[in-house]
Amino acid sequence: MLKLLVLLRLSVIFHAQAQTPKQNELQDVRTDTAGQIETTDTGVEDNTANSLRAGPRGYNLLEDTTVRKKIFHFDHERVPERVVHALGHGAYGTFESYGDWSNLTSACWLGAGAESDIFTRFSVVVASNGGSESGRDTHGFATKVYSQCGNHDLVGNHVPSFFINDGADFPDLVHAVKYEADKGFPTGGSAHTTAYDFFTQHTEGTFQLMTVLSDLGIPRDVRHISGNGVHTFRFINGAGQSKLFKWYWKPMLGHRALVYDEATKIAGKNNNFQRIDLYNNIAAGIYPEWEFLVQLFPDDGTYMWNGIDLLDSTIVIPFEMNPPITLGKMTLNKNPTNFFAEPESISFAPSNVVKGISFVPDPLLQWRLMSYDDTANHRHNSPNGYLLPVNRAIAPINNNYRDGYMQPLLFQGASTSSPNDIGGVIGASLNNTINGTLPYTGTPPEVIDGAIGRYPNLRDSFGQARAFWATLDKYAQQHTVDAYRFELGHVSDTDVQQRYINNILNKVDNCLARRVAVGIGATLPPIGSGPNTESNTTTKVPSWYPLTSSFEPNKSNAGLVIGILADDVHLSTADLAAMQPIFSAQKVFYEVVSTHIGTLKTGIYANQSFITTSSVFYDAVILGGPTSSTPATTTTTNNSNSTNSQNPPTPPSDATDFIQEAYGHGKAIAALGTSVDMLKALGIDVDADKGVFGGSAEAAAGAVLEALKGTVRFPERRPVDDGGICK
Ligand code: HDD
Repeated sequence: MLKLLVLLRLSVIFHAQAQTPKQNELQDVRTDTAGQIETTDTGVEDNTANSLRAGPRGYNLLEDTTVRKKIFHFDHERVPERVVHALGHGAYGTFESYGDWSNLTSACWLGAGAESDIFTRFSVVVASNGGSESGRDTHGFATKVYSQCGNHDLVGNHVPSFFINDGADFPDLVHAVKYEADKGFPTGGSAHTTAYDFFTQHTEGTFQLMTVLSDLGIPRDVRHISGNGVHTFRFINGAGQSKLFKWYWKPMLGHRALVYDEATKIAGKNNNFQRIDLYNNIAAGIYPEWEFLVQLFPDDGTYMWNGIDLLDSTIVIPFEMNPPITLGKMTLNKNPTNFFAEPESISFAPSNVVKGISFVPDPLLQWRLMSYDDTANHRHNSPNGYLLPVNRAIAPINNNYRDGYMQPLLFQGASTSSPNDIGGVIGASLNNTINGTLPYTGTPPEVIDGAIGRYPNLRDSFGQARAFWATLDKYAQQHTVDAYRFELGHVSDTDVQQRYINNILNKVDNCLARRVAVGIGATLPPIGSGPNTESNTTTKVPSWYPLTSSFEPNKSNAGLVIGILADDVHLSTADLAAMQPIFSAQKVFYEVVSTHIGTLKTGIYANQSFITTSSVFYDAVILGGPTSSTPATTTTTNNSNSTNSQNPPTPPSDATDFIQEAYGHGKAIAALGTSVDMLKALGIDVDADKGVFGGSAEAAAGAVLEALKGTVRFPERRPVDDGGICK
């Protein structure tokens, strides 16, 4: 798929990159060895490709330090992968503050006219490096803001809640969802016994698990996901006033989900689909953007809002109850130079905050404040990882952190302590307060008088899961039922299966529990033994959340990819030329797919074949219409047994599979001219309401793009349960 870039017919304007403070700094360490003569690590010119030997067929010599060092270096190339979120990628960009938010916070990156460099890393939680990005999972969304007043890390996920609400449970959660300790499988997914044993014990994660098992758990790519800070944080302004807030990244492109069958096929056929999508879009100058939203709450010492606990990360504050305000916008516009040095080596920590933002006593957050620096020390095998180019703040760093593995700086002077009177770093003033309170620790100063103890976790286990379930329409509910069936169907311990159905799902919704149970051969909880929730929405895809039923249509098709099926006598150059400007206007890519790669008899170049690609890589499919050289009764070319016979004609088998798969995945499909007959032969009738279009090239391309912007999928093509099992 990497050749996508080269082969795309979209005319792209490559934007000149503005040089920003962080990019200027990075420029100093970027190293270009192109065209340079090879040397050893000590700068001595030498050939490292041919080892030193005693004769052309003799033993290698110990004194070949050149090759020895090359191999020794290679032996040490791998660093430990992240214990979670190992599989990830990212890009640089900018954050622009929409206004002067000094009424809320003294954080400089939210000041009037502030623009900051950022790096965002996207990840999946469970899969190890080398796994698939498209499998069902929570996606990480971590942003480092290199602001003038220091680094601020926003370390969130793509769904708004979390599985647990006490950091003490985090190692157990991760052990449970990773592979089973005795077996070493499965890797990269939670569909197994230890995970569901954990989920039955920790009922507080029911809502979070349901969001991941809904279509939200299988986003098309990272450009169409949101970011969620999950916890409550504290804003403090220059006058020492404070407010609590929760933060969100809202994708300007809207949300787009895969369907599960598609997600699993993408995972198998191209496990890097998501990073390639981001890379290609940025390289083509199609920069994804997210707005930065916050919900605000009074800082009145209760950490409650309208009866909802602001310290419990397993629940959310619905946007309908507390509409967020928009503070700024992030744009990703620069791919990394080196994968290891940038997305792999970056380390985030929720504890990295600037003055004007601080923490609350959420027991999940509190442990996160410890854990990330610790794991960074482990991963970099040194406490000096903060000096790596991708991690280093652009704000001045002056302190007495000294020595340690790989400390690269030459500190001058004798002093290494603070305070000192011998010319070392000047201790920052303790009186650096606003209205008598320290901006960092928050205001009003908290008086903590709780009794020391190990307290049970706060729990509201089922209410928000039930409310979320009700926001899903019948198709989204069916997908979620199927996801529970898939997950629980892979749980080998039937007692665990039954416990999850009885003790969790049946407390969310009786019908949900029964539908899942019947699919996996478990005992159905009796009718009426749990609550019954009606779907309260007609949305066709998961709505913008948390928990709002107002469907936010996708605003843009930028970066989506259309597959155009063609052969020697289907798809004329005129039709292709008519569609190109329509695609370009919406920054949509397309690829021409045929039985083989190469120039077709029409002169059109097919850049993909049915072997090199698959329908799952396209957001919509267009079937080329007959050209003037198409024989009247010919079905299509390159398939000798499909000519001169049928009426209506059928496409060759590869194309048939391609179209039927796309149809089954609910994608918009169009056929040009009389190629609609080929669709008909497959039992697919033109029906705009069901996303099947015919007509001229212009009309078909326009209709497909319109469909992609609106409903995105046409799920009604597949039957859903009628809920008969619940009556
Ligand atoms: Fe975490 C990585 C997000 C709870 C401990 N976490 C990590 C990353 C993201 C999150 C996005 C990847 C950062 C990157 O790209 O390098 N984690 C979350 C969110 C949580 C959460 C949104 C709950 C609201 N995490 C959480 C807890 C703990 C950790 C409760 C431990 C007590 N997380 C880690 C970690 C990781 C990590 C072990 C692994 C690699 C790293 O930190 O740098 O420290």
